[in-house]
Amino acid sequence: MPVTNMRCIPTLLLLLLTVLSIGSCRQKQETTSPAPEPSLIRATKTAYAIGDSITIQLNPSFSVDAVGWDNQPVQPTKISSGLLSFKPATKAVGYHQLVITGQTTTQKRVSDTLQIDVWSDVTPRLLSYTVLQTYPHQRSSFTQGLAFHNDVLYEGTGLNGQSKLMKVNLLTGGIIQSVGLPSQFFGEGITVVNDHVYQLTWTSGQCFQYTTDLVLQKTFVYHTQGWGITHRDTTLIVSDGSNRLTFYSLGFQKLGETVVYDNQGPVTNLNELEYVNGYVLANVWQTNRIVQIDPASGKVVGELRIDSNLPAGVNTTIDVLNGIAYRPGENALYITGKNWPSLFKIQVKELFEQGHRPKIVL
Ligand SMILES: [Ca+2]
Repeated sequence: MPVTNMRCIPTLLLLLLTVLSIGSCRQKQETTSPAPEPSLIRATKTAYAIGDSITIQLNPSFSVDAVGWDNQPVQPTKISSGLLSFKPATKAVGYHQLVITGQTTTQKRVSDTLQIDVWSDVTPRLLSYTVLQTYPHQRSSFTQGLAFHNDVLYEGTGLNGQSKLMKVNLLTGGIIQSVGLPSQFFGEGITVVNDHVYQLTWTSGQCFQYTTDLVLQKTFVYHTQGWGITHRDTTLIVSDGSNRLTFYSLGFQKLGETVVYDNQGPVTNLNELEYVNGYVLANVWQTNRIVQIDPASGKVVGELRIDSNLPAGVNTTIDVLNGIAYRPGENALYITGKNWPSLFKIQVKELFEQGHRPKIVL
């Protein structure tokens, strides 16, 4: 037996004894543990908004010693009649952890935990739009992503066996250049950064990078679904169908994420994206709603409601809105949808108002 294997024997014995020891401890706990105790604290609402005072119902047997919010102590504003109130200083939407520590009537020291969902304190402003121009759009295009780069319109389409990346003639709707994806891939959002085109795939966890001549250069791997993609400078911003936006480097290293809320709760089904003047515009899947998100806070600050009759003769509950491209220089948006016959140039003045930028630009 080689020396290296002999050295392993004491280690193996130790490991075996440890496993047996853990097993016996578990067994002892299982046979002696009492019935689960009733929860000590209970939220009085399912969710709160930023700035709200939070009130928690206390079990009558529970005497509170300390309140922790996201691992920071907070001072209750009121503890009486079985209720505890406090006002957290949080400015962040999403789930926060509340831990309340105290004693039971038998002097046993205990704590209980709640996850508290905090919604946005902003009522989204309804943005108005004007249609400036209508262009033809290929009805065969199951649009999943739309972006301008150097005044060229790029479009990504979906469905297995039909997914493409294309350069499109804006005026005619004709295809200037096109590359197909292998049939196992369902194409999703696209964006163009530093003369590289990025195209997501829906459930394959692969993002393709092309030259602006549509030559495949690289493939990146990610671990979520891929829905929409846009960018700010050299940061990619990706949606995955939830209420989350994830930020990646151009090499697809994850940099961070934010969760998106309005004053009605989490805004899920975020789909096609476009970064415009400090905000992320996101098409909410299966609706005519485009939300304007402050990417630093995750709050929806504005929204567009596109008229469902805008593409005449299209059932937009089936052929849904799903393309937003910002064309720098003319401060216009171009929108279209899956299999729509038209692409619309629209003006949304509020997006470009003087001083209309987030306080913190991502
Ligand atoms: Ca876009």
